[in-house]
Amino acid sequence: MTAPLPPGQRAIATFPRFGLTHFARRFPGQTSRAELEITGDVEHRLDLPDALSGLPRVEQVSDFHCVTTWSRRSLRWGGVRFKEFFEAVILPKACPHPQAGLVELRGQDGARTGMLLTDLLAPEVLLADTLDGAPLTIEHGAPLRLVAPAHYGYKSVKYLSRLEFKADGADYRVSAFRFMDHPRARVAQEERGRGAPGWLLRYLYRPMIFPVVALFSKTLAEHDNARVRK
Ligand SMILES: Nc1nc2c(c(=O)[nH]1)N[C@H]1C(S)=C(S)[C@@H](COP(=O)(O)O)O[C@H]1N2
Ligand SMILES: [Mo]
Repeated sequence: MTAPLPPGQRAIATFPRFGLTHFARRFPGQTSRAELEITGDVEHRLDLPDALSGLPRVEQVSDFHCVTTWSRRSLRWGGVRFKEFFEAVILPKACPHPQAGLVELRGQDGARTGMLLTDLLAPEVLLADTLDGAPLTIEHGAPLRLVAPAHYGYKSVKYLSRLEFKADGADYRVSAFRFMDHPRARVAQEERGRGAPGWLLRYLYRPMIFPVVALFSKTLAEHDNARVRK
């Protein structure tokens, strides 16, 4: 038997390209290398040309929950556990300051959000570069994305290019996702956003699903066509 979905979520059969409409026409600058910058409150900034190289790989099947209430069951991601990457690379080489309990995740398209380091260290958080055994496509975050299944989809930043360590202060605000961005966004607690209860936001977000899916698929098709013509 499959476990019930978290509160307010509904399963869908597809896995659409999705996000804030603001990012529908933005695409990664490059998709061939998992380049990652580690910066902020660290002793040493790192510019990693191939972030996952040499690290033990895992595959994981997990459900994906968008804040607008769609859930896609049983996605098979491949990559490296964030915890593994943190202990093998970030901790010894970048040496984050002890008070840096917050990590700002940034994508090549300019999307960004913050996560508590303690949430990132959960065993099911991945730096993923494959989906269903194949390299990530642009649709789902090539070349590298975060996968944090216990948090709403907006924490799972696609085209991941930078991790910036910061002191965990209540004043932290991301510009891009604004009111939508809950500091933790835990799915089980229905932490959909700030300023309004999760159950209320369900009803505000649901009507957005269809138009956003349509927009993101149209802009991807245009992007693919432009690349073919080049
Ligand atoms: N870089 C980037 N990451 C992003 C987004 C985005 O627009 N840009 N959208 C977020 C949202 S709201 C969701 S639900 C998921 C969607 O992932 P998918 O496009 O692979 O389905 O990506 C998240 N990560
Ligand atoms: Mo989302």
